Amino acid sequence: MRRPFDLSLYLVTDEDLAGPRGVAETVRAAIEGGVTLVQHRFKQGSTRDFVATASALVEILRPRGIPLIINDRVDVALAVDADGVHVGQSDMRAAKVRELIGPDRILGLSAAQFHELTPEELGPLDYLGVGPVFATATKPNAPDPIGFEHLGRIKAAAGLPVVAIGGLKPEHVEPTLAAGADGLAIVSAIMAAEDPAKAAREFADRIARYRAQ
Ligand code: TZP
Ligand code: MG
Repeated sequence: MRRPFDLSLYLVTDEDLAGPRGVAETVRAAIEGGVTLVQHRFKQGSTRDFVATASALVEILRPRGIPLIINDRVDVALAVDADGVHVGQSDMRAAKVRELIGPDRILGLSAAQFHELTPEELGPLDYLGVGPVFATATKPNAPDPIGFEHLGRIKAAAGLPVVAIGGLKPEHVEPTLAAGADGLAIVSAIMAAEDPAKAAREFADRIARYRAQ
């Protein structure tokens, strides 16, 4: 059975933005604020370090029932028994990832355009990461920003849970959810925050308030 997941407040790690506090401690703080899922994204350094941080995150997240998704690396996900894998448009194809990770793990794909939503690509997926909604310094090679309207059109066409990403701040919670997204994926606004718990709580509270309307 597929492991359960909630895209509402999806934290993507960044070792540079976490700074001397480190990724694991930043994540530990952020989940106190209400993060519902964590994607571990590792941009530089050795595979051994990637596995070590991923393993530390499993220990923090699993007892709390918060899934850990590994960016791109199926081998790392399997090595630490992570809950899933997230791939981009130039990574291994979703169908191949699904073969490798089996039916129970969560599989996500980044998409920004309609041509990326073919039945073949969508079939093996559990969710889509859609964006960047806004321009962002966090991913310099990201596609052009798509805005809320296009986000809504992608969500309607995809027929899958969608998490929006790219330049999102707490004041974007309402328009993001109003566009149809199931959650917000955040890097800098939480990873680089002086107080990651407080930053996450601001998003989580706004999401809860929007949904209670
Ligand atoms: N994919 C598309 S935009 C992005 C990724 C990983 C980075 C988003 O970072 P931030 O700091 O939340 O704008
Ligand atoms: Mg990738």
